[in-house]
Amino acid sequence: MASASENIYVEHVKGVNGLDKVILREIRGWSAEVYLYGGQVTSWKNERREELLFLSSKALFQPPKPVRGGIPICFPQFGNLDSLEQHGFARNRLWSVDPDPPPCSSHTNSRAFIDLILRHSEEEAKIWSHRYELRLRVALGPAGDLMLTSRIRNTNTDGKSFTFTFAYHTYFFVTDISEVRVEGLETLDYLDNLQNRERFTEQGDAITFESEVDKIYLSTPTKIAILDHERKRTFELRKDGLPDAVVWNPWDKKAKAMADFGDEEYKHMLCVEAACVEKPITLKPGEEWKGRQEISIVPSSYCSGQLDPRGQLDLRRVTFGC
Ligand code: TA6
Repeated sequence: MASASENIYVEHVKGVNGLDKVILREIRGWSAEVYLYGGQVTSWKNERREELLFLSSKALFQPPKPVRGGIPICFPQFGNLDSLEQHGFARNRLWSVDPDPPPCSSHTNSRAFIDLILRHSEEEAKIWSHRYELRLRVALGPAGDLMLTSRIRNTNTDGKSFTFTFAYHTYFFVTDISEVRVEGLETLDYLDNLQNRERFTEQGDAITFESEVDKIYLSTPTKIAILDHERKRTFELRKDGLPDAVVWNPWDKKAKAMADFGDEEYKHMLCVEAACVEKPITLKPGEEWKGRQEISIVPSSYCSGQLDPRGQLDLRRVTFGC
C-alpha cells in the first residue's frame, strides 16, 4: 500500500511563519491540518469548508510558545504539577514524519493520514531524563471523522520505568458557549481546578456554561457529546485508553489575561479533552501505551437530559483495531 506521504490525500506545505504543515483531504471535501511543530492539529473542516476546531486569532506560531487552539498534545504531563512546563513539552517540540510507522488496522478505511514521531532529545534530558518514542497518527475518515492515535514507548536503556499523564487538549469551535451543553458526564466525580483540584460530584443532568469552568471528570464513558444548539449540530467524542475528560472554558476574566487569546473568544470555544490524569501511567522499558480519540459531527435537533434518547446519534460501540 502506498505510504501516507505518496497519495493525493496528503499534502506537505509550509504554514504560518514557514512552519511545516500537512494537509489531509478527503474526497467529499473534509480536510484537516497538522503542524509538525507540536504534532498539533490546527484545523478540521467539514465538506462545506466550515472550521470545526477553535484556533485563536492571536495564536502564536512561534516556537517555543504553544499554539493556542486545535488539538495540543499534553505529554509527559497534563497540568503543571512537577518541574515540567505546563502540559509538558511535546506541544513545544518539532516532530518528524515517522518513516517507519507501526502497522495499524484501526484506520483501514482512511486514505488521508499522517504518522508523526517525537523522540527524546538532549535538550529535554535536563528536565525529563527518560528515553521515549511518542507516535501520533492523525487520520481523516471517509465520513470526515478525525481520529488521533498515540503510542508511547519507554526506550530507556538504563532499566528505568517512567510515569506520565496525557491529554488531547481539544478546542472545539462553538457558535455561542451559552447555548452549548455537554452530555455524558452527568453524576460523575470531578477534580475542580478552580478549587485546588478538590473532588466533587457533578449534579446537573447536562453541563451548561455561565462562567469559567475547569474540571477534570474522572472515569468517564467512552462517548461524550457536545451540543452546539445554535448550529443544531453535535460533536461526538469517542475515546479509548483515556479514562478522564477535562472540560475548560476560561470565560471573560481569564480570556483577557491570555495574550494569545482574544478577549471575546471564550464565547466561541470549549475544550473537552480526552485525558489520563487521575491515574498516571507507568511504563517499564520496552512497554508501550496506546490512547485514541475520534471526533465526529452529527446533526442534532434534540435537546434532552440523556445522550441520544431517540437514537439520533450514531452511538455504535467504539472499536479500535490496533
Ligand atoms: O485544560 C484546562 C487547562 O489545564 C486550564 O487550567 C488552562 O490552563 C488550560 O489548560 C490552558 O493551558 P495552557 O497552558 O495551554 O495555557
